[in-house]
Amino acid sequence: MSSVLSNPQQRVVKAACPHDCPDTCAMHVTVEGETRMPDGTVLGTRAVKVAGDAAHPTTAGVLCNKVARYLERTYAADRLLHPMRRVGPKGPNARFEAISWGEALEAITSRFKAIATDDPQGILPYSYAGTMGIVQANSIDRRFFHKLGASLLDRTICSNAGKAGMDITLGGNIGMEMERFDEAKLILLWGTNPVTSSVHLWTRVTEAKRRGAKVIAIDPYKSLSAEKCHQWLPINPGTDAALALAMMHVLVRDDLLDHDYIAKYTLGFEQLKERVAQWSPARAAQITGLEAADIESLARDYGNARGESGPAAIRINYGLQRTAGGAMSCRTIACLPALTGAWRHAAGGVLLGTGSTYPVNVKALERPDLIWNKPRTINMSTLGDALLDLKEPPVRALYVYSSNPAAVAPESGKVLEGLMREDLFTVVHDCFLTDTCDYADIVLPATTQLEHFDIHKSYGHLYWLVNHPAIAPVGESKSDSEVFRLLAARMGFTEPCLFDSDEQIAAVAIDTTHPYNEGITFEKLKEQGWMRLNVPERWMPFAEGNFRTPSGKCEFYSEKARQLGLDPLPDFIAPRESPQSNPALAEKYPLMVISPPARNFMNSTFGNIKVLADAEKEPFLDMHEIDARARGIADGAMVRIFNGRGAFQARARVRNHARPGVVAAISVWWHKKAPGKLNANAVTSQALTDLGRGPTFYDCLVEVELAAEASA
Ligand SMILES: Nc1nc2c(c(=O)[nH]1)N[C@H]1C(S)=C(S)[C@@H](COP(=O)(O)OP(=O)(O)OC[C@H]3O[C@@H](n4cnc5c(=O)[nH]c(N)nc54)[C@H](O)[C@@H]3O)O[C@H]1N2
Ligand SMILES: Nc1nc2c(c(=O)[nH]1)N[C@H]1C(S)=C(S)[C@@H](COP(=O)(O)OP(=O)(O)OC[C@H]3O[C@@H](n4cnc5c(=O)[nH]c(N)nc54)[C@H](O)[C@@H]3O)O[C@H]1N2
Ligand code: SF4
Ligand SMILES: [Mo]
Repeated sequence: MSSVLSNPQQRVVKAACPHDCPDTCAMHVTVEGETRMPDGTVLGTRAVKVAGDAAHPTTAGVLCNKVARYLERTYAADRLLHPMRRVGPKGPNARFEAISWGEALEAITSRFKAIATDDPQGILPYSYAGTMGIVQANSIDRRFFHKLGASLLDRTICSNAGKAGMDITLGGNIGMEMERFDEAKLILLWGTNPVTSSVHLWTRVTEAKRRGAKVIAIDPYKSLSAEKCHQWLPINPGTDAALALAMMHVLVRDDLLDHDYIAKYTLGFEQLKERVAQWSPARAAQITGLEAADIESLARDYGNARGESGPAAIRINYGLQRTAGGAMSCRTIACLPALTGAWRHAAGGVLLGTGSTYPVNVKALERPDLIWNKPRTINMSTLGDALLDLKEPPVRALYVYSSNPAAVAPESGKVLEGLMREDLFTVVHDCFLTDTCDYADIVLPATTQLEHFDIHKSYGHLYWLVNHPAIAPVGESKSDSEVFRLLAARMGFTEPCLFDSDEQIAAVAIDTTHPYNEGITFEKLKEQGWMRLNVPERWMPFAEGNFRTPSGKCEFYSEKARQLGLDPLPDFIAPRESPQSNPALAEKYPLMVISPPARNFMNSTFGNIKVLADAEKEPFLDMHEIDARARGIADGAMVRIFNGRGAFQARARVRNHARPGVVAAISVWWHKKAPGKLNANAVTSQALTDLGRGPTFYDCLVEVELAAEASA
């Protein structure tokens, strides 16, 4: 779908940013020339510009600094152009030779067939959100592996714990929308750094600030956002539920409540009252490391943000759910707006994600009915253990796409040891020779977003988007959907749905029976580029209750949680690894390390794009001067960060941006681009969250010492 520009050589193609980011921007790709594809369609010969769509309300014409460089990614000199086979040993020094697609597909399917004769569960797909596209990442891939009988993958690595927490209190991951934050009078950025990870939300926060709103960051680290807030509350990692409980204590004690809202739309207020009575600010202060007075004043700010002085908007994000009690933290914070009635306003409430708002036809996309063998499920967040320990049957083949587990999965020591297994057959489909590719038997070149078709939903706003291909695939690269069609044919599969075209797949995604999709058709979406869900302009999902919980109310008390063997009421679950909760471990490893995302990377994506890696400079470890001085570490020194699981190196930045006792390793660097060739996941653990089976990246004790200057 394209329109003609004043320069007749150029056309603009409507596209969408594919990355794992709540903003899901609408893009315009300008192309030159005409390349006729085998099926007769005409694509651009070269993309010359990417820009944000000015008409799309959240994108507002702006792409972030990373995706503004998308052409550098698409045309990077190190782009994978051909299928390759490894020659020589697996590991960081792996070497490859180019092979044809025919040879690559034959190598893969002959191995899959051999494993399948024994037990196809020996095959494990591994994917996450390299692209968030529904067609490329969440449809035909599932159909193929279901038909094959492969092990199922539990895709938990990012957001499962938080979603599970929201599900208990609200009945789904539904909340206020980012477009309304500019009208809030109080904004809590709670475990989130939107300057880095949601720049279009930050625009709204800045506008709210300009209009007089107070903005408070609750974060162990003075992030790029925290340093621009009115107040920074440097909380101990993993203690957010204790803070929320103490806030509720004050709200109840000082009667800063919306009694009408509570009576009509909530469940279990009396029990909650008893619970929070036990959570004085003084008690929470000991756990959170904050001053009791600061907790009091935060609670009063929140409770008073009503009427003329309101509403209050809380942005929580995934930073605060990567600890042992991550789901409980989200669940507990999600109780706050129901106490004050903030949900009555479009600019009030809480936002973790908007994903569950979209009616998507998941069954039609993924076709779980093709599963024939009751396969086991393997958690992607414990890949190391899965590769090393599983016996019945062991993982014999791993097919990685849209993910870079060698770099991003916790406890890399075990992940890499597992990937080194000589008897493991690994395929990686990616645009670049990532850390994971170093362990692959076969590497397949993937298209970028400019080279394939897709449709997208968002987890920050409420629009469907289309992504039309702008240019022909670079080199011999192929999209995920194309590769799965080819693999299905070579496996001898005949189910028609394994051969659906991209547009056929996309056409079933939008569940048109649901009122939120009323008026939205695939044809219109293709034409227009993006379409808002059929929800009111001023979206207030819970203004009149309508929670998706079993009771239809905001559940302070949750019978569902009780049935899961959990506390039916909000509570605090201590981190597994902190000086307070595990003093014995803290004697050896006294510092808590968090590894939040770098502004110029998208997880490990863009880690190889020079201009962006140069902007990040090198892996840094932010330390407080108290912790640095105690270890003889000066600003700029190379340090070694270690625990019983492993070690990595980084350049110390002693500037008091991390609270004392916490160090922050800005991530995710490629192992092979880090000094010592290991990134922060060398020390993280495979322990899981209270609910949602999520990873606990930020629940991690380490010690830090001076390192010999590493050779990079
Ligand atoms: N530029 C860029 N953008 C990204 C990404 C990226 O890698 N780079 N990643 C994308 C992805 S996959 C995701 S999931 C999102 C993540 O988005 P966010 O979850 O918003 O991640 P961050 O922006 O790092 O913000 C998390 C903040 O939580 C803080 N934090 C860590 N532990 C705790 C804690 O226990 N309690 C509290 N209160 N705060 C804590 C960290 O210091 C950090 O400042 O961002 C997406 N956007
Ligand atoms: N220590 C630490 N570790 C973390 C985090 C952290 O904060 N700290 N964050 C975690 C989080 S929130 C997440 S979401 C995960 C992210 O983990 P992943 O989803 O694995 O994300 P990326 O590292 O960006 O890797 C995505 C890969 O997909 C490739 N890709 C892009 N488009 C396509 C495509 O169309 N097809 C195919 N086949 N490949 C494509 C990219 O080139 C890239 O190599 O990392 C987690 N790991
Ligand atoms: S802000 Fe997010 S959605 Fe927008 S271009 Fe950047 S990565 Fe993509
Ligand atoms: Mo994520």
